[in-house]
Amino acid sequence: MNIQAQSVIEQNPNELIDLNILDKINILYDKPLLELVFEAQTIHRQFHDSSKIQFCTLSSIKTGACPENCHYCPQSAHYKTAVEAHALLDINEVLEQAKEAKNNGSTRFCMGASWRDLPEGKDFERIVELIKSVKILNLEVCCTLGMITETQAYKLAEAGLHTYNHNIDNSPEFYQEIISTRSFEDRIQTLKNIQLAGIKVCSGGILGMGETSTDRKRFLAVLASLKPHYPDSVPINALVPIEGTPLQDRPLLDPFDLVRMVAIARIIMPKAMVRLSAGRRSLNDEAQALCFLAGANSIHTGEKLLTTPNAGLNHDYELISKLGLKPLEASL
Ligand code: SAM
Ligand code: DTB
Ligand code: SF4
Repeated sequence: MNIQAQSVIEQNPNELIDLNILDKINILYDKPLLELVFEAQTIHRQFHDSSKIQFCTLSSIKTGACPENCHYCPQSAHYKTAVEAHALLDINEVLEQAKEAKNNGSTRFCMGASWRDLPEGKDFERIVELIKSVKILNLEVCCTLGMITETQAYKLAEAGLHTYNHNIDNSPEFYQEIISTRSFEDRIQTLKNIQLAGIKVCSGGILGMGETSTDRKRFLAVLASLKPHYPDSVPINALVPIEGTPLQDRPLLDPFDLVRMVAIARIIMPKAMVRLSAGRRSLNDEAQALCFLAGANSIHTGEKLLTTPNAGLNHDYELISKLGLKPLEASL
């Protein structure tokens, strides 16, 4: 983005928001919850097989010591948390994890790294090798490695990367209260680079960080207004408050607020996979079922998310079979 375009967005975040979409979200947000869930499920059935849930497994291939100061994150070097840092993992170790994920029913394997931006050189070459090797296993390969340039995006696409995850996290206005080491525009620029290279975009955010309902509406409005089209996948995370981070004392998100946001995301981005991401461990089965009814059709499975404990595979199998749902087969 040139400097002129960047300053237009800084002065006027509405540049990122289609006001017709925001109007629609405002109306949806005020609907009675069950009416909203019904509308979301009706749309869900037009675009997706409502009996299927995609399993997606995360791997933290490079952990901790991150220079960014994201107030929610256990991996930031700015805070003292229980996370044990490690450098980029060896290819064989990651491949073992990917094989296990596949055996456990995952169709997508997402590799996450605690980088501000993707480095050049040896680490970049290893990422390219990792993408190629995981792809051979017939898994959808996803990465979340921080900011990437257009040239890097093309190289990752060439290696066979299916999806890149890069969250906008919240509204443009609230974002600045949560992270100061990079700007909202930086995030948008990386999303553009990903799209230009023909990689599918996965972008969502975190709820329960102290944002207002206006922030929540504007967060969804930015996602749904992304050009040339909204993200292929939208992770909705509930904050996992981490000891040592500035958000450690935030109260847990009200599950009904999560259901409302999932339902609106489903209605305004009907084709997207809506992923019930972090925070599922503190939801009971009934709240998760409501999220599925509201149109969530993907979860992270496995014992861990990136660094924090996850719901657990046995429990997930039990839950989806109780609900009469099935894991989505690979679409490759
Ligand atoms: N460093 C890369 C980046 O920030 O894009 C990739 C890894 S980062 C950990 C991936 C995402 O995890 C963040 O964008 C954030 O949405 C989510 N996340 C991190 N800590 C979280 C927490 N405590 N609760 C919920 N979501 C969290
Ligand atoms: C996303 O939006 N949520 C996932 C995935 N994308 C990479 C990560 C959640 C991380 C939660 C905190 C942790 O386990 O470190
Ligand atoms: Fe670093 Fe990503 Fe954590 Fe921010 S969210 S501190 S960029 S690992």
